[in-house]
Amino acid sequence: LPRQAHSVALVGAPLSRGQRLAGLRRCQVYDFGDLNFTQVPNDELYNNLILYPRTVGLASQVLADAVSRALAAGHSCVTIGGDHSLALGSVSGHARQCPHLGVVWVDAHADINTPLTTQSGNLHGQPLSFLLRELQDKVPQLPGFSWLKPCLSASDIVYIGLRDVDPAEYYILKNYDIQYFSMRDIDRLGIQKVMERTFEQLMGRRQRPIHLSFDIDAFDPSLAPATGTPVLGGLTYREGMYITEEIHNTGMLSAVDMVEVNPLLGASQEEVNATASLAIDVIATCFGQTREGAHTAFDELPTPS
Ligand code: B3U
Ligand code: MN
Ligand code: MN
Repeated sequence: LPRQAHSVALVGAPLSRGQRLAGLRRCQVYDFGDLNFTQVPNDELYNNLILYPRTVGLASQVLADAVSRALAAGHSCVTIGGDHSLALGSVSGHARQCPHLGVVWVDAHADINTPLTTQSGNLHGQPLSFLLRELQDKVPQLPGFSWLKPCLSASDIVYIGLRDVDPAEYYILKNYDIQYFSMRDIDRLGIQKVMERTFEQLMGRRQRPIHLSFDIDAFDPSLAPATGTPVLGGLTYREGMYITEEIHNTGMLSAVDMVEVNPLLGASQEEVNATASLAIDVIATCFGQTREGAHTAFDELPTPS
């Protein structure tokens, strides 16, 4: 089981075919290399609607292997996206090593449309429907997805930051009893209670590895403008940092996705840089950066001689 992370593997996952805008790439981090995703030729629409099923399916399969390998080597694994369809791969690869993981999904969106309820046809709005065991009788087999086995139960997921949920998604959250904290819930309870209840849900009975899937559009668009589907009324910087500080403090963080940072969508270089720095702060805080300073840097104060 993961304790405090002593080493972190960075996997660059420049997947952009789970949504329809060009340019989703990893944000600027020194990593150990990007995976080589290929566009599958003749990747026709599924059901006349769903874009790039084979390309997204294959990329996710490659990512699942990489994440699984990184974890098996004893690292915590950070996947730098890329769009949120990559969670198909990162969560699957994580579950291969840690079958009892819990997922914290920080996002404006629920990303749990099925291929039969999606209105956009974008796979980044659907990954959780493929991963959830309870939904499998509602999810058709997509070309490119035959490798994928559902590895999560409804009680293994907690959402934070929701504020743009489609009708079918709302039906799923309610009917399958999935725990979520919308922006309204954060307004009501405060972020501290939200985090307490999140860990009570995921770790109330026993400690388990945590998968944090962080969509940058969870933040308010004023902080994270360079993303594909910004929604007003998102997380403040302080709420975002509190979430990741608390996740770090559990000592159980095992894998992180940072997704939907899209440098092509900033109105200026400043907007792109602000969004990228925010993503870096999220990741750094997950692994111990604090707002209170580094307590361990000094053993004693220098004495004048
Ligand atoms: N729920 C919509 C919108 C959306 C989901 N995820 C993002 N946008 N980034 C959909 O496309 O399924
Ligand atoms: Mn998302
Ligand atoms: Mn989103």
